[in-house]
Amino acid sequence: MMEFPVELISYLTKATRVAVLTGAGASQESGLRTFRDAQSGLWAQYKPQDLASPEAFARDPKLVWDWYAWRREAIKGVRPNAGHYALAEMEKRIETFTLITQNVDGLHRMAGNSNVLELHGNILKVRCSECGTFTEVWGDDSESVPRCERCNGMLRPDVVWFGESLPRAELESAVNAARTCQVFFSIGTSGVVQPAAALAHAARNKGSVVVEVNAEPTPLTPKVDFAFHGKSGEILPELVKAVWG
Ligand code: BV8
Ligand code: ZN
Repeated sequence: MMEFPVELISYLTKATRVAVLTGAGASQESGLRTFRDAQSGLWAQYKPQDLASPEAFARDPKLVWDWYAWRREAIKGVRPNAGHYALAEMEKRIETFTLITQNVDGLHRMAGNSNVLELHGNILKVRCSECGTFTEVWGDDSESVPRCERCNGMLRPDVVWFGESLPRAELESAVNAARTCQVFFSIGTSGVVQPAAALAHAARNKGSVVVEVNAEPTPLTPKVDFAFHGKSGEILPELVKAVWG
């Protein structure tokens, strides 16, 4: 049984507004590589940042399409981990609970969270790169990137690439949640990708208690009120148990 500071337990017992930001580390124990983990196999030769961009898609659309198809297949085989379920439990216990995620794997909703803001989109959704029409089905993609039925534009994953703007509604809601929460969690994120990484600072500037749960220290660590370095799938269930029994 992990020990938690009594002040943190007291903050969470009394809290009515909590915001959480998660990154790839929150899905690591589900078997998904984090963004900065070395890619495996065919993809080992590429850096994610060099594939997740409009320039990469313009340069070699099939390579980028195939990378996302490979990641979609990997996600179909994984399930939420104990850390995801602990956050779903927390949402039940806190009056206003906002789960802001950088992850595109859909695992938070699968674990039962409903107030989820997907800042970087969702890899399981596919849209036309020209007219924006969403589609669930597409033709054979072995030779070339499948095309939109309406305008024949190339299909693409509905994720936010580097250099692309985040969805306005989700970002505004995330900033509002960070600014109004009493407790802000930063979980499983290296805290380098902007503007998501700025949310913890927005919370801190408004006087929120900031808690980091991450496998290793990050640039945020010196600025938080409580830092727990370890696996979110181990720490979060223990925290939920310590606060809500
Ligand atoms: C934008 C979707 C501009 C795609 C992703 C300021 C300075 C410098 C650069 C910029 C800046 N402002 C903007 C930029 C550019 C860029 C940026 O931030 N670059 C970084 C690299 C410096 N930002 C952008 O381009 C953003 N757009 O700002 O638009 C603009 C403005 C106006 C008009 C037009 C445009 C868009 C950013 C979104 C990019 N898309 N993903 C896809 O997935 O393919 S980001 C990608 O990185 C993932 O979403 C990922 O989640 C995210 C962040 O990484 P992390 O989640 O933190 O993952 P990471 O591997 O880094 O860390 C995992 C952590 O978990 C580690 O610390 C590890 O220790 C820990 N961990 C591991 N296991 C566990 C664990 N912790 C707990 N338990 C475990 N078991
Ligand atoms: Zn189209």
